[in-house]
Amino acid sequence: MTISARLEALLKATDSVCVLTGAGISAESGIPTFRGPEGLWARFKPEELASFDAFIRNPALVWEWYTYRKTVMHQAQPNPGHHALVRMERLVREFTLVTQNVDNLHARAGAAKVLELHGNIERSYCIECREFTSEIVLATPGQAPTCSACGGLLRPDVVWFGEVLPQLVLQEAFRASERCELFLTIGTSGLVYPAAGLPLRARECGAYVVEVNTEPTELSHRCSETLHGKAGEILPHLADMMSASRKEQPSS
Ligand code: BJW
Ligand code: ZN
Repeated sequence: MTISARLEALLKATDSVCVLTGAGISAESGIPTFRGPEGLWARFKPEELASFDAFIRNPALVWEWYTYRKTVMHQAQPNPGHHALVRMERLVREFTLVTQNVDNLHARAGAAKVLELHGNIERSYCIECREFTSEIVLATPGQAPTCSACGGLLRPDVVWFGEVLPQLVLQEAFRASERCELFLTIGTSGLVYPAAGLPLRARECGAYVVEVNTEPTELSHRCSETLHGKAGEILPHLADMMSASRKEQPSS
């Protein structure tokens, strides 16, 4: 991995960083990504599982998929990539972590604040009365879970295709992208909007945009620099460079 002099200088000095993560950062924790030959969608089309229409057509199938993923995510542990971002958060004055992931691994690694664009798989709510459940819902195969208050269908608190993202969270993510000096886009294919618009907006606003990915992506040619390799190997190096010239703040 070669790091440019510009990136090295920024890592040592910048006090404004925004990070966007995607499924690739959790791949080394054993959580499958969405796309690609090994991806979750190699067998199912996204629109067959990740849309409200698909859910209404076959809630038991969608719940079976989410129950499987919840179990995998619950058993997974944060990896060195997640931990390196926590170190960065403690080093940089203005640090914003935005994720498309629903696996909760940034929080479990110790991140103080995470802007979750696509929700969180651990939460569920009723599509009728909108009440959230207090426990993690796991479905029995062939059966979709229902609300104990009104009997309506429960759904995972995630954002499916055609659904709006949580607007305040999205606004905060765009604001951070617009004012940061260094933007890191990590382990995302850059295919899904509006999340993929964040690095593009950051670049428009003058940030140095660095991609960390094992493969070239839709975003590669629009980034200032791409670091090819695994997030769990590259991010610890970047955090080391950052910490060389600064003092880590203890977590509160
Ligand atoms: C590694 C690695 C390692 C592997 N280290 N790297 C503008 C243009 C075109 C279309 C649209 C647009 N604006 C909106 C749309 C429509 C749509 C969209 O984007 N469609 C495109 C697919 C064409 N967007 C939406 O519908 C969004 N809503 C919306 O825009 O609302 C407004 C609106 C509403 C109605 C009408 C009109 C507008 C909602 C998007 C919701 C996405 N939801 C999902 C499911 C979440 C729940 C769940 O998890 O089950 O979010 S889909 C799925 O994709 C998931 C992910 O968060 C998201 C992104 O995937 P990600 O993270 O990039 O994963 P992969 O697998 O694609 O990539 C992994 C990468 O990691 C790869 O590059 C690997 O190489 C790399 N990698 N190992 C580093 N170790
Ligand atoms: Zn209900």
